[in-house]
Amino acid sequence: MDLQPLYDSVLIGDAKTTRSIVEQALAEGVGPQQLLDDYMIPAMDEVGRRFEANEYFVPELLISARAMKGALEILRPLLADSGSQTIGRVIVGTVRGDLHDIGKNLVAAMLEGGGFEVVDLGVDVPPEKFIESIGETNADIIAMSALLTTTMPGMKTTIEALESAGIRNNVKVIIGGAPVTQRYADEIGADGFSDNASAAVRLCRDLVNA
Ligand code: B1M
Repeated sequence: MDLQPLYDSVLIGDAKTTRSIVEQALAEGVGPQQLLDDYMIPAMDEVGRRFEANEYFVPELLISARAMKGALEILRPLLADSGSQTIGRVIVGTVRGDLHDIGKNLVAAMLEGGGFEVVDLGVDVPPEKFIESIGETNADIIAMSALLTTTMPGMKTTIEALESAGIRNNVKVIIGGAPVTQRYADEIGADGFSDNASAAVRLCRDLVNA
C-alpha cells in the first residue's frame, strides 16, 4: 500500500483522510509504529519546518495537529495493547505554559504498551500538580515533556520543587520533547532524557530495573 498520502494528509491537516488511510493500512497489516515513525511524525516535522519558514501559520499547525490526534485515537489502544503486567507507575505531563501534547500522548501510550501504569496530568502542568500527584499515586517516575524553549525551565522548577518538598529522592525524573537535550537533563539534575517515545520506555524500564 502506498502510504505517501498519509504523510500528505497530516501535512495539509485533512483529518478525515488521515483516519481513513490509517484504518485501511492497519486492516492491511501495516504496524502502528511504522505509520507513526515513517509518515505521521515526519509530516509533523515538516509542518514545523514550514511554520519556521513562515509558509504555515498557527491555524495550519492546529489543523495538522487535529489530523494527527484523530489518527492517534485509533493507534493509541494498539500501542498500549501489550497485555503485560504493570512494572511501575509513571506520571506524565507537559510542563507549565506549554500546550503541546501529541508527543506526550505518544510517550504515555508507549509506556502503557511497555507495561507501565500511566497517570496523565495533561498539559500546562505546574510543579505543585506534579508534587500533589506523587502524594496521591506514589509513582516511581515523573516524565515531563516540553516543546518550547520558553517552557523548558519548568522542568528545572519542578525538580527544585521536589527538592524543597523533601521528596526528590522518592521519585525518578525524566524529561523529553523536541528542544530538550541530555545536556539539559544533566544540567538540571534529571535522572534521564530520551528523544523519542520508544527510548522513553527503555529508560523507564532501566530506572525501575525491570
Ligand atoms: Co507549536 N511550536 N507552538 N503548536 N508546534 C513548535 C514546538 C515549534 C518548534 C514550531 C517551529 O517554530 N518550528 C515552535 C517552538 C519554537 C521553540 O520554542 N524553539 C512552536 C511554537 C513557537 C508555538 C507557539 C508559540 C506558536 C504561536 O502561538 N505563535 C504556540 C505555543 C502554545 C503553547 O504551548 N503555549 C504553539 C502552538 C501549537 C499548536 C497548539 C498549534 C500545536 C500543538 C497541538 C497539540 O499538541 N495539541 C503546535 C504544533 C503541532 C507544533 C509542531 C508543528 C509539531 C509538534 C508535534 O506534535 N510533533 C512543532 C514543530 C516540531 O516539533 N517539529 C511546534 C510531533 C510529536 C510526535 O513530536 O512532540 O517532539 P514531539 O514528541 C516526540 C519527542 O520529542 C519525544 O517523543 C515524542 C515521540 O517520539 N518526547 C518525549 C516528547 N515529549 C517527551 C517526554 C518524554 C520523553 C520523550 O519524557 C521523558
